[in-house]
Amino acid sequence: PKIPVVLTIAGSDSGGGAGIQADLRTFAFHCVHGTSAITCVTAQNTLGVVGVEAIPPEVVVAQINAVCDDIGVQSAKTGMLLNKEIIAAVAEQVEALQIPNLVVDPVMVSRTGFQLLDDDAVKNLRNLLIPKAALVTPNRYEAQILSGLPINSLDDMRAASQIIHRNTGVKVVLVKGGGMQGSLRGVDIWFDGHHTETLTTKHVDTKNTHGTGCTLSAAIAANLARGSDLITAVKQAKEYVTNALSYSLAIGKGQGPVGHFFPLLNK
Ligand code: PXL
Repeated sequence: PKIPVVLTIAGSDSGGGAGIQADLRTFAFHCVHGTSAITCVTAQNTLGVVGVEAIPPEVVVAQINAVCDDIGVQSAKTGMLLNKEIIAAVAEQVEALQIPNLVVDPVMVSRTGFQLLDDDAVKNLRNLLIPKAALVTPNRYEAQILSGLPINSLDDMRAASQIIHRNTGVKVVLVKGGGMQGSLRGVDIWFDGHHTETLTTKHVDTKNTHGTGCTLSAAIAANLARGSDLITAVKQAKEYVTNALSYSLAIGKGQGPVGHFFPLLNK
């Protein structure tokens, strides 16, 4: 059968919870063929990242070209890009190869507030890559950095989404409320330049949330490759993440990963 193909451009998580590993499991669940360009290798477990090594930008580019020259992709997502050189190289290939339906998860700050990108890398993300995306999916911390606005409420999230839209020219901004407290948990703000939508799902009470951001952007890219329009792709992906959270895996001593293969689990 003809099967949609998706590309993830992201880092490896040795603990298997986030990054490339989460993306490929998410793609498989959505019955799309997953391909990958690895940007960095993290040594990591449920307690955190203990080491990270960048892949040379030309090797990242070679992976993207090898996939696109032969197989071709219907959509792509980016995750952890690590440094300014890799971001610039990825942006250039997206343009040169006219990669469609690009979802940029602007991984800069972990859910716990840990900074993963330096200022020059953030600048390249904002000026070179996000403008080429159909959708950018910042969490509250990343939305603060991209908009320059402190975010403490839904109204702040709405204002930030508008600033990011105007400053980058990206088609749609989705500000994720995952790291927010109280009633704002799990509430996301969508802004497409005309309409704002407030997207909600039920809150799942678990500490095992590792990989939620990666999983969301991967599921959106998979849905786009299958032909969903953008808002439908986002709503379906949110539902998938909520299900995966309710079957999250209690492994390791820290934050376990979400359960990507929940239909196969007997709870
Ligand atoms: O969730 C952000 C993220 C993305 N990709 C990789 C990661 C992390 C967070 O630790 O390790 C590879």
